[in-house]
Amino acid sequence: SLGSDSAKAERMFRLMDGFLKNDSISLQQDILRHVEYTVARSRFNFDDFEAYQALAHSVRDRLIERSHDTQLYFKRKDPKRVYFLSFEYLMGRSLSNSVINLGIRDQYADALSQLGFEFEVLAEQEGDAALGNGGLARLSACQMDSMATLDYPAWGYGLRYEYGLFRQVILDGFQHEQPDFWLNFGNPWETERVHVTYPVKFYGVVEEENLNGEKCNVWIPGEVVEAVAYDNPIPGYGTRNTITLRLWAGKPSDQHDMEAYNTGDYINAVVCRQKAENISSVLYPDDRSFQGKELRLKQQYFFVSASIQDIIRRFREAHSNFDEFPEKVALQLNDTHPSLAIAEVMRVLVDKEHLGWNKAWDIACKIFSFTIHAVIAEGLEKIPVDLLGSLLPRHLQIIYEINFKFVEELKKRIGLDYNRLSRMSIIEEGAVKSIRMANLAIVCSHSVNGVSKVHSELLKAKLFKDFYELWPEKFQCKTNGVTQRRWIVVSNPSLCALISKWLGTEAWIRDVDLLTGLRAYAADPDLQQEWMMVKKVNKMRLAEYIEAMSGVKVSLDAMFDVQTKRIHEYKRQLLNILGIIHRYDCIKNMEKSQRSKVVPRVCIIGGKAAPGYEIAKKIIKLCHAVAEKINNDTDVGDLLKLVFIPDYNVSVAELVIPGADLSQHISTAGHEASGTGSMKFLMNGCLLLATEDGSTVEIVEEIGADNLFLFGAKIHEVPKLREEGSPKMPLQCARVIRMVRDGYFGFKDYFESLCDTVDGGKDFYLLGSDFESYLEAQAAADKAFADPNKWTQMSILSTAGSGRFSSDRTIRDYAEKTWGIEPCRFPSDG
Ligand code: OX2
Repeated sequence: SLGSDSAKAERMFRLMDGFLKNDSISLQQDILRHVEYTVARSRFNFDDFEAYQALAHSVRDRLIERSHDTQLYFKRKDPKRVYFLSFEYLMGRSLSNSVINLGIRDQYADALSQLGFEFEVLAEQEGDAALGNGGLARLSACQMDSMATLDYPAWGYGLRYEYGLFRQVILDGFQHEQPDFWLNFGNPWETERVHVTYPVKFYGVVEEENLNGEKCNVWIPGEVVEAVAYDNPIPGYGTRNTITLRLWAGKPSDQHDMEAYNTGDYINAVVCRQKAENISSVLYPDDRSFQGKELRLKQQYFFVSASIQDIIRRFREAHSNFDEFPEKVALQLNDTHPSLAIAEVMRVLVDKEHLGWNKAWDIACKIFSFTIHAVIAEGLEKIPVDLLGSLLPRHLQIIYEINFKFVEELKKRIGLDYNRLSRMSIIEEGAVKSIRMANLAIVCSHSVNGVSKVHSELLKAKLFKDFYELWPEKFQCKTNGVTQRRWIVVSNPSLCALISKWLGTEAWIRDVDLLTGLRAYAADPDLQQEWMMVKKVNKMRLAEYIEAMSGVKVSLDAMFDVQTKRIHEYKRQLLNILGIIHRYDCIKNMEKSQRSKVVPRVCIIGGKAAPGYEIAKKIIKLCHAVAEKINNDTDVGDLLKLVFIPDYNVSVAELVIPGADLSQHISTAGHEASGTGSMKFLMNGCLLLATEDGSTVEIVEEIGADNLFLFGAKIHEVPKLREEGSPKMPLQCARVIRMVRDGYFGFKDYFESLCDTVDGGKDFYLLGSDFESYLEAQAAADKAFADPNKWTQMSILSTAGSGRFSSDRTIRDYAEKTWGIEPCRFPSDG
């Protein structure tokens, strides 16, 4: 106990120095102790991987200490907490990020070198935690870092998939998926909390019972699975605060299918028990389509139920009256995936706590906020009613009840406009009757957020127009951001040092707005020189990686032009490849004497295609086929190279982004909700070639249209262009498509359907109509690159303008405007 005298307790917190010391000798001793007793190798004989494991465990000790202190402090202060519910997190590696945020990177590097190891070499031993697909999942990871750094009393909740996102292997230019069994060699960062477990129920029936003269619903489940907590510490930078990402794993429950044991089929019963573990076994690798699969729905409820039980347990430790719940709890829904939480909270408050429907609903409406990442209606999640009814019968009743009351209320507001009523209903009638999860989330949440200005406007004008007209105050914008700790400090140490040197402070790492201070020196030849050197070093690293991966040697004098992100038709990697073919064709047809004027390029493409997404897989194959041709053409040499980087993930991104000169964010306008890759490139002084879509529009506001290369149709022009169709196909585009169709790159038949998407009469993503302006933007980039000083100035201005795109800004905005929470900082200096 900390005693009742709060001043005394405060003093105790200050005095309570960590047990673990961070001087070089202590660190060495800790590492060796973990070699001997945790990894169980002789401290006189261990390899790099074992050294990494021991190192990770010694860092983990420090994280645990801080996370205990933080939780104890939160408990004592009892602030309002935010619970961030996300189905996906792309954390990547933890080692470098942790020691940097703990402020002991140099001490560790020193300790290791005394032991004969190099920090960077050991850091390379770590695999990625890839519990997510793409932008949405990495955003969650960046936001956790910001919540910790800004001292917010926050928890992250998610699922501990045993198989993260598949590993992409390229064979003969085709993508193959291999399982990512990332836990094979253990995960030193997590702590299994064997005592933090909750039963999660499925199936069964609902019966009405009489409780003290009141009717109440009792759900009698048919299956019970146990959820076990695995805690992952998230250290803040420049603070002692270390928050927790709690991930749930499925374990068989003692209550699981007792019937089977009673019938004497022991072996079968044991085998069935193992099914429980399947719930959290695999991440669905599709980032934008829903399939209405039972396992997926089970995952969603499993995650939601365990999290809500945990949140309520914590609330109850300090409070007995649910009236206080909204003062202490904010629940953030990261997209619709966790929105069953609404029905679950209602079930608990109504069926278990017996609060009565109206009171329960009032509470639910105060605690939930919702962020949507989708742009088009087809991308929204719908759960078949039959499926939900069989898996979660009580929740289906509750959702019906929510909908009934909502529609009744709506009728009073808008009258009997049946079209509108049916559009807004949570239940979709139709061939497959289903639940519109987004509608459920909007109806209950007090705040509905888009992820960029344009996206938020699109939500109001199109996707959720009806809801916007009903509740304009709910609709808000929280433009995404990324963390400069991961994307500059960890991944680009030389740039980090350079920025600190010129700004005369490291304060920008916590206070990112200070980056604008670089603007004053953008034209300074000394800074420009140093800036170029940093870029060169990063390009060298990347070039070595490319050679090791693909055998292709690339020239450091060439412009490194990168497009790395999930493969999607709307992201238009195909436009990029067609542009490359055009460039190749031009070089081939040029007089030899003219070739010296060509600005050399290394085109780099990387990203995964969802396993069932045929067209995306063809784009990957086309990239390889074109690369094969170009890279082996001696006419072209260093003027043009094309490489595909396989298995793009967070750690590969950390290598690629700092080494890029130019990066492409070329989605068809109106299709990218935000885009966050662009922000990482921007921070690293990479120039953007982009369409006016998603957050690019705000990037332009910040750095000016003349500091990047914009092209293409604008959002409002897209519908008209689509109507006009392919007559707009320019000759140059038709020519490169013809080359592909004619088998210039082989695989003629295989590429046919891919070519059809462009010149087959529809060209839905407008590659044809944007082609000319794309080439113009590319030409402008070439021209700028030919003037290194100008280019470098633009590069400095890009970094200088990137502060607005820090997740620190996003999170502060959420905390102040949506969650109503305040920092709760452990009283120490970091
Ligand atoms: C992605 C969006 O496509 C991307 O534009 C955005 O930057 C990111 O989320 C983070 O907000 N699943 N992933 C996304 O949307 C959905 C749906």
